[in-house]
Amino acid sequence: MPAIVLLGVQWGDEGKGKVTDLLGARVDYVVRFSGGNNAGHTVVTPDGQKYALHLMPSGALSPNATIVIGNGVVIDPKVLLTELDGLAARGVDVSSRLKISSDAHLIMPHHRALDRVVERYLGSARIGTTGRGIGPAYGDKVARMGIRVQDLLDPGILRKKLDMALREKNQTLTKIYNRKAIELDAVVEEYLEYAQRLLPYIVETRALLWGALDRGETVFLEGAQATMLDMDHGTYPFVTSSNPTSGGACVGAGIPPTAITQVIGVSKAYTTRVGAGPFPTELHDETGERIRKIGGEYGTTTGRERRCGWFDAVVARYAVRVNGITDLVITKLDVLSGLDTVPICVAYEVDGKRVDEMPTTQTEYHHATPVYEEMPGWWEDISEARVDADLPPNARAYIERIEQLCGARVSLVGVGPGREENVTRH
Ligand code: 2SA
Ligand code: GDP
Ligand code: MG
Repeated sequence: MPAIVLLGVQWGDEGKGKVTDLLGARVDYVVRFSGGNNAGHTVVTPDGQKYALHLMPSGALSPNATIVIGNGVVIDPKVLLTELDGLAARGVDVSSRLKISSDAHLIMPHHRALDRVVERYLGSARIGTTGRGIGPAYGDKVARMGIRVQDLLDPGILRKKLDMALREKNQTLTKIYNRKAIELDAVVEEYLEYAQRLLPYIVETRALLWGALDRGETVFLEGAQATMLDMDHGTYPFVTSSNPTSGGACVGAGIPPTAITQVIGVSKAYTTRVGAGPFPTELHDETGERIRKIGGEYGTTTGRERRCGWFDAVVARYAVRVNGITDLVITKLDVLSGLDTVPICVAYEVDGKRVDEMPTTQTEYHHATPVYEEMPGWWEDISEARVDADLPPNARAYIERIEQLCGARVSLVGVGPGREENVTRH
């Protein structure tokens, strides 16, 4: 009964959508287990069509995969329905394949409003969120004040829970942040309309997935965001408000750890980060600019410029340990062609001392500077490479060094955005 987890190694946007789409053809279920429409997963199909998915699992483009939005996800119903309609308009009908957990929490208008005003309030200490209401929705979940998908099924309960929530949130919005109050009636009406359309998709997703595992079918758990954005294991407070790591996959889908047979970690051949927070290998020069341009490093959801830097093996090794990664996928190696040397960060220097693991405190991490090993570069266009032998020796050596430093095998190397643009290894 194989359950496979796929997750981000770094600070997100490693190409998880592409890899999920690639493997989606071979699996029976593709499940989102954390995050919400802060995610932006890009899929480029063989006919050159580009899709940016936010809430919809990337298995949407594999016609035989059942796609599941698990209990650990926070759902903005308007966004989900827009995505559903957008896919249908492009000939991708997921209506018979989509299942939504009745226990998933809803993003409400007050969550979106609070996300934005709190960011403004934080000023230079802001997180750089996507402004989609993710943090406030998870905050209410943890505070046991959340509104769930199943509440859409009972107008009385929906109204009662929202009334309770708005009494408190409207105080905060009007008194502290000087914003307009949110009207109960209007929101109830709006969400009951969404309920009409979402009704056919709402199920107990755990039982669905257990049944699949019992029948020996393959369940693929698609991570959003990444290890260093994990609320517990990432660069807190510059993180997202969920657990995008492999432990979070079990919680957010209701699947036991013993069902998981493979954990695939996706990493770029360099590093990007969008939003605020420490990033030791960040480049503030024209090389960073060049990577952003060639790699197209702009947010899939917000369009924000992504910060770019070198590959950080301390981060990758940490992610291998935290998640139990069995296979690494290194994407975007093609973007690094044309450089004389390609540095890899193998350790940090913190206050004059070398450290080989993530430092103990946030302050230390803010002070960490990279210790680099210089790898010789390559100039060839590698986008046509499909097996290891097609890669220039220096590109191969770069991947092999990453493998050694991280302690996990690299099974696949991305050499372009298309589904087939990969080097298969091992
Ligand atoms: P939030 O909105 O509360 O989850 O923001 C908290 C931090 O998490 C980061 N975050 C992301 N980082 C990379 N990619 C994400 N998805 C989009 C993409 C981002 C975009 O695919 O490009 O379009 O801007 C994502 N979602 C959340 C966020 O930047 C904050 O640092
Ligand atoms: P995700 O959030 O991890 O799914 O990643 P995003 O979709 O936000 O960002 C990854 C970007 O890189 C997308 O534009 C992909 O089409 C693109 N991409 C993925 N793999 C490769 C690759 O191997 N080479 C190149 N050049 N682009 C890639
Ligand atoms: Mg993304």
